[in-house]
Amino acid sequence: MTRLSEATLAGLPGAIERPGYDRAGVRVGVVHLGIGAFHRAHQSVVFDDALRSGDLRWGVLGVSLRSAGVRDQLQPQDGLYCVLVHDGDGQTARVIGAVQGVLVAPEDPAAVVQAMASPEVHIVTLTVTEKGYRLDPATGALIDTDPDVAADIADIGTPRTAPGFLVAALAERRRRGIAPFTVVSCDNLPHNGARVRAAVLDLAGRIDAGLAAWIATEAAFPSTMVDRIVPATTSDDVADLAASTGVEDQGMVKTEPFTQWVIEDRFCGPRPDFARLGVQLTGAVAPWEDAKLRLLNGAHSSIAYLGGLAGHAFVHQVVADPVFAAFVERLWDEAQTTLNPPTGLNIADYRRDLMARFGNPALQHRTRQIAMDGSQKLPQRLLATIADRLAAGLGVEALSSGVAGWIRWQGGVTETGETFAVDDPLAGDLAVALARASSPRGRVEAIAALSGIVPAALAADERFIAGVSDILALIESRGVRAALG
Ligand code: NAI
Ligand code: CS2
Repeated sequence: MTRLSEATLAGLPGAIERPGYDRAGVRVGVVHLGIGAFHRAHQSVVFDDALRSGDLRWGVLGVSLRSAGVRDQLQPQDGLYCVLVHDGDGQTARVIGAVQGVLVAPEDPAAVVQAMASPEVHIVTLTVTEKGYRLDPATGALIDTDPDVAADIADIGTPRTAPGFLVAALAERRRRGIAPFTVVSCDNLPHNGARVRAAVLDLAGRIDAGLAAWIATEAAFPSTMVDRIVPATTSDDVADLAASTGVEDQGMVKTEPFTQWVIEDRFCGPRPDFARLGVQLTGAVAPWEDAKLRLLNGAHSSIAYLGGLAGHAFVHQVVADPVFAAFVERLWDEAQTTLNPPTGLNIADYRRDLMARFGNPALQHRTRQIAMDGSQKLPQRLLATIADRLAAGLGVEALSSGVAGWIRWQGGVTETGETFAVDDPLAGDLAVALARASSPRGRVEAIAALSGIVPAALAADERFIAGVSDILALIESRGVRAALG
């Protein structure tokens, strides 16, 4: 079995698309923090398209802020990897050449800062997960009690966090007299550009007020809406690709045909011809963000908890059950009333397409993967929607079911008896809070009392507490499917 690399690229089966440009001429114009599966299936595909168009400024240097896994997957492959698109019964494969290398920040943080300070780097993109910005999910403030944030404040020369690397690199660019880069967050957070800007300015302000002022004036942090369903790659995926191509690709990613990137048109330096590459530049990202986060992601999280509790391992299995599919439609009926759909987005069509995307069995999207980090996800996916519905005097039964499912999920056991560890940065706090509760309402009140997840106004709203409590009681007594039926 040969390993994918520059040397074996030519021998790939003809059906697999290759980069189609001279990689030796590519320059690194983008540094990406958090080189995970989504970046490789989404942003790097766009930068690869830019390189294919002849604009060789847009090579990507990947950075992992935590572990060496992706570096070890891609380095032997000269940065090459396949994007495998599952479309119904068929699939297409494309080798992406945009990634020029991967650095592992903890091994050499200075090398990352130096790379980000290169005058040829004009854009820094990020997918570090919702928790990677070290922001309080409810207030959006920098969590200065976070040990890594405290360490960055004490010694920004050896950064640890995503905001820390951004501040350190911008400081180095300022010292060298180089214009800042544009910071493009590609995480599922509302106003993600404004959030990462606030984190950077807060951190910089604690270190050097002049630097903070320079960043505030000269740098750009456009918000984005990003969408492509990219399940975590499994060893079976790698084996299946190897069996069908004769080539081993440890860095491959699998995804769906659908992809969308909406970026606020706010850059402080050069950028690819995004419009030509199918990326939407706009003055108003929020309507796109709200629709995506509240319809796709709100349903995704509810499916993950409620479907996962019912024993379904995959998203497509959940929506194949008419009871759950009908529940998702009810959730969308509630959520869509809180939206201000942007021109060009037909909500009825969008909902139909979402249900089809969720139903794609080839993706094998694990409910367990979506269930992770619920404390970081629910504020924008369900809680904000509930708050808006209640403010309008409207019901929130379906939305509350998703919250009730998340609370039940903290028990670490499905209705089929499968036990699991709750994957959430606040799992410990949640478990402690729930251990003291002895009733469904007590459990809801305990979670609502935790700062950083449920906004105070919602936590004080009897309609929210009673609504979630009633559904949680039904789930606990009759099971998820009966409670939703
Ligand atoms: P992944 O697990 O493949 O990669 C996650 C990346 O985030 C890794 O590089 C990891 O080291 C880094 N990371 C995790 N916690 C961190 C922290 N505290 N500080 C710094 N870096 C941290 O996950 P994937 O699929 O790439 O998703 C990453 C993010 O992309 C998601 O959290 C979401 O915000 C966004 N996204 C994902 C989509 C998907 O379908 N996978 C689709 C749309 C957005
Ligand atoms: C998912 C998202 O894991 C999750 O939380 O809901 O990663 C989802 O796949 C993407 O937002 C789709 O664009």
